[in-house]
Amino acid sequence: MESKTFNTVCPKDCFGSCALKVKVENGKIIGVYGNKDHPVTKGMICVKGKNYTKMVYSKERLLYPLKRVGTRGDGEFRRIPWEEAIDTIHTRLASLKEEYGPESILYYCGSGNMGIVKEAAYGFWYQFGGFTSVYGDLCNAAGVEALNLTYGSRKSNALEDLENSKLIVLWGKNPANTHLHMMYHINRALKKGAKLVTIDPRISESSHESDLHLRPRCGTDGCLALGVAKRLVETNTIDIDFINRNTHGFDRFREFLKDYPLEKVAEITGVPQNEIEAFVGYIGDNPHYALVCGFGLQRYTNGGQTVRTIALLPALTGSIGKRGCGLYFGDKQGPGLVWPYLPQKPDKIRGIPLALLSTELNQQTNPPIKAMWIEAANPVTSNPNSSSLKNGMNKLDFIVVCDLFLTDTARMADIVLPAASPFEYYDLVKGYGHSYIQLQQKVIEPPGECKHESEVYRMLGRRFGFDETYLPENSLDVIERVIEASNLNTTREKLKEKAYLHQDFQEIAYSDLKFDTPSGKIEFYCQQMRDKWGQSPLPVYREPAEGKRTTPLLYKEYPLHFVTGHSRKKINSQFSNILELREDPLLAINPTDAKTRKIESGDAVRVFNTRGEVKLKAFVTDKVPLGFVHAFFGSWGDEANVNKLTADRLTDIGYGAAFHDCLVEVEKYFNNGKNS
Ligand SMILES: Nc1nc2c(c(=O)[nH]1)N[C@H]1C(S)=C(S)[C@@H](COP(=O)(O)OP(=O)(O)OC[C@H]3O[C@@H](n4cnc5c(=O)[nH]c(N)nc54)[C@H](O)[C@@H]3O)O[C@H]1N2
Ligand SMILES: Nc1nc2c(c(=O)[nH]1)N[C@H]1C(S)=C(S)[C@@H](COP(=O)(O)OP(=O)(O)OC[C@H]3O[C@@H](n4cnc5c(=O)[nH]c(N)nc54)[C@H](O)[C@@H]3O)O[C@H]1N2
Ligand SMILES: [Mo]
Repeated sequence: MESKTFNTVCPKDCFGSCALKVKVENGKIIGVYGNKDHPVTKGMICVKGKNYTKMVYSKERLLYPLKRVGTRGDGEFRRIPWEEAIDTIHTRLASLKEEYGPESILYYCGSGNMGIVKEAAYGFWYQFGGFTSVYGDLCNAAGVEALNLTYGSRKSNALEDLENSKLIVLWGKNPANTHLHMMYHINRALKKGAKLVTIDPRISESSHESDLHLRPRCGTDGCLALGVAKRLVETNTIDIDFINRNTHGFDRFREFLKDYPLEKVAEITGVPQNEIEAFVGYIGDNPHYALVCGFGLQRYTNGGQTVRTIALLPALTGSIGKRGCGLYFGDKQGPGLVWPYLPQKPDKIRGIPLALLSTELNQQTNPPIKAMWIEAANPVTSNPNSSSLKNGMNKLDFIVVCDLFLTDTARMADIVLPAASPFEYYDLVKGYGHSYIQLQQKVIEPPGECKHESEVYRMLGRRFGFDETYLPENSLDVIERVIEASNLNTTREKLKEKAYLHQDFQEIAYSDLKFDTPSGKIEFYCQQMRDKWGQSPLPVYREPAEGKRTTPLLYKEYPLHFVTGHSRKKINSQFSNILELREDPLLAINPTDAKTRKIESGDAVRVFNTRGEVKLKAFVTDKVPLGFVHAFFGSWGDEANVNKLTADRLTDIGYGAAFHDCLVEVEKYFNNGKNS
């Protein structure tokens, strides 16, 4: 029996980027384990990683190209040979390009995996002569832009350094679900006596050990942070020397804080004054503390300013550039990876914001979008305003989806192409939870007729007569070229044994106190906020677009704020179809809200607003506050697709998606379809 163990990496869109060991016998994966040698991930893997083989060998995996035979969305397909699939795509794309121009085709690659080789797509699309592309993201674009403008970059101390912290603040982040390596170090810090302050409307999976838990009204964290800043300044809990040396615009900021007295902040946020004072007290006791800012709180229309305001707090007490300190949002240090197979970029590339995909497809600008090519994405489940998005997709002439499974998005396709899993091709992965670059190895052959996208583009490119130099076959040679082009001081052979860390990596972020902003300092006053985004240079608090203060009439009809977060058992919409990881689509609702609606735990409930309705199962719990309901997003199937309720709206900066600006009503659901 031939048996071999490979080092590889989980390339999912996650903070983890876990180093894996994969045992293969006779061409079949028999075990996926954590790699203990990795300095950050240390052999830990999540419940999905442990069930990877169930995904790779799932009976539901797509193995052949499919062609739609029924009505779009019905899920009726017939198997076709690859040649027919390529011929059909070639004919349709060529004729649409001829009639409407190349921008009539929208190319969208989502975040199914984080590797660099997906860039192979551009070798095709550039030679195609143009396309419509998407910009911004569904994820953390508002926060990323806020940090880039405020600090000039996005860096955090090594995760291990959390253990040097005496105080850890978890602000809108749920690492017990979403970042297990961070949670590991937080737990160890707590055992050593560190204090934990959580700021989250929910009692989350990460907040149980909190010494203090502030539960603001959704989307009001910017205001809360201004209240905290004001009290820190008033009580002189600031490091004026650090501020003078390393920040820009503090005097204007101090003046501006006058607008945020504690009474007003408490009223807006719903956090009692004494709790805000208690938080300020914790910072007073430990002015050098670790502030972890999650992504949850920036999925609002005011999300960018919110992250900017929170990010300014550590600057007030000089809690930057030292051990046990700093701001954790995501770590993006060292060089980016470079894809070296790009032909000349065509002029005809039009961009639309991804967060507004549904609006864009429905509005149909000029030239109209006629076709979509979707790979490594599941927009019907993961993008906002899903019913409207499907409506827009139904207006298209032609949709190609390349995926491992017949997702709700793939069901909308005219041609479905079976993709290779991350164990079936080579890649190079740089994540955002740590700065190591890791090799993803091909450890098995793709099953059935599955192909990595690079192979699909080669076949299609050949059919179009394109230059194959820019359509390389997936191989270790390609990885070697990426290593060279990206100036990494390693080789593919070394990467098989050891992850790569760039020599300039700062274990203590900003220990050089260099900030790549126009002023060279941390910017309390940020002119770029105005110049780039038309926003106030000072972090003014604005109410979210949907809420009791902004839309009181809507609030009267839909009085519950709906937040849809990330589940431990899924990675976005992935793994939802794996039996071992399946979970009921639960709606967490406060006991008082449940009682007034005569809802009990286990009841089927209809959750609805003007955009749509879903059917979930009630979970009555005081883990969620009054006027707030919560469900994890990513379930498959129309009934439980919570993004039917979310709006497609942009965040204030960065072109992010404001999923959480969302009001709903809930009622008990009866089997006969009538409601109470
Ligand atoms: N297991 C697992 N891990 C994942 C993912 C996954 O789907 N599953 N997804 C990966 C990806 S793509 C991402 S982007 C990250 C997301 O990682 P996180 O940012 O940790 O996750 P979220 O669930 O989006 O939000 C975190 C918290 O924000 C809170 N929140 C919501 N609104 C507010 C608010 O107004 N104020 C405050 N203070 N808190 C609020 C939510 O209640 C939630 O507990 O996780 C990554 N890791
Ligand atoms: N309501 C709500 N919605 C959200 C969020 C939220 O907090 N609330 N969070 C948002 C966030 S943070 C994110 S990042 C997005 C993610 O949204 P998407 O980018 O759409 O990611 P996924 O839903 O994981 O879908 C990825 C698809 O790619 C497929 N796939 C995986 N690897 C490959 C590959 O190598 N090739 C191909 N062809 N396919 C592959 C998977 O099977 C899966 O169907 O969702 C967003 N949606
Ligand atoms: Mo994300």
